[in-house]
Amino acid sequence: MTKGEHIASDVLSVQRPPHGGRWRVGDREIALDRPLVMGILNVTPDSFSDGGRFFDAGAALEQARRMVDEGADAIDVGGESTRPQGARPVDAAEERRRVLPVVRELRRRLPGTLVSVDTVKADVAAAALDEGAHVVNDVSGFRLDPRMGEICAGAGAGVVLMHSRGTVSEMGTYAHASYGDDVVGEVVAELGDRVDAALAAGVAADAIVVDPGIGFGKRSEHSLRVLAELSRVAALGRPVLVGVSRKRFIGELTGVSEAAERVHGTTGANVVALTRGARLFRVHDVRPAREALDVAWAIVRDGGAGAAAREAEAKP
Ligand code: HH2
Repeated sequence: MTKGEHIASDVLSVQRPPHGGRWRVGDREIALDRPLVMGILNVTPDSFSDGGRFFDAGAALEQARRMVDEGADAIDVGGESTRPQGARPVDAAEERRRVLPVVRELRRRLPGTLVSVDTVKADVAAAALDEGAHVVNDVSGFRLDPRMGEICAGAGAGVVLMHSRGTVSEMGTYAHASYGDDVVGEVVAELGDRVDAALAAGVAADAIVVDPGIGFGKRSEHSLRVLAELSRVAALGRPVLVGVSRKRFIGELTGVSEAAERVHGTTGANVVALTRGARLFRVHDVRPAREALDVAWAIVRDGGAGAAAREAEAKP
């Protein structure tokens, strides 16, 4: 395969994904015919880049509205940090107390917005789904709470299964960041197991989105390999979400130590991920992500149309 053909086939796989460009969330079908931007809302005192800023429910709702105005399709509400330095696990009661009022108010005030809850606990997921959340984003991919699958299946929730290793306190560290020659192969195999576990619990295949877990149990070199070969994650046949926003590998590459200042590096990583098949993007800074991904998508889409036309012409 020549370099030109390789690029064309990458573009074509972006154009014609095996999941048909749709994500089932309850009784809705979310069209992934353009990049979906998920704004991060950390209702925590200790998240790595915005801890404490939106701990108060009023400030959280204001931030959510700002992100929707800037083009967010979904808001991901989290009440427990996985930060690399000293994530403090919280119990389910405290996490519910942080997250539920925000989910409730988001559903009331922003009825057109998809609401996701970022939790590894089935109790918290169940309560958030009762309040009207549409999606459960589990950074353990249903590893840490065996009841997660049945709760999500029962509610017909959309599900994000992220790759990670170890406990909540360990997963943001390098405690389990040891891989053989093929880090991407290991991540894909472990993520595939999580998809199988969700299916076995009764979650519908078309409700599942997969996420390779950038920076989770991965040193910078591992995250870069995973992003470079993201099409192998997409080959699992489910839409791919990436969460690169402000992460440590961007700080290491750019020398920008302040996490909130890593927006340009984040944009670079998101755009490359789009060309490798990612369709959903979890970000702190919505406006730059929305604009960059929309422009990049227009180029990829038109490039894909050209490549498809050439392919059709080349066939006898
Ligand atoms: N990253 C974080 C948290 N949740 N969920 C998914 N699906 N993918 C991710 O990459 C991901 C995630 C960590 O980022 P953040 O929420 O900003 O920090 P903290 O865990 O400190 O709250």
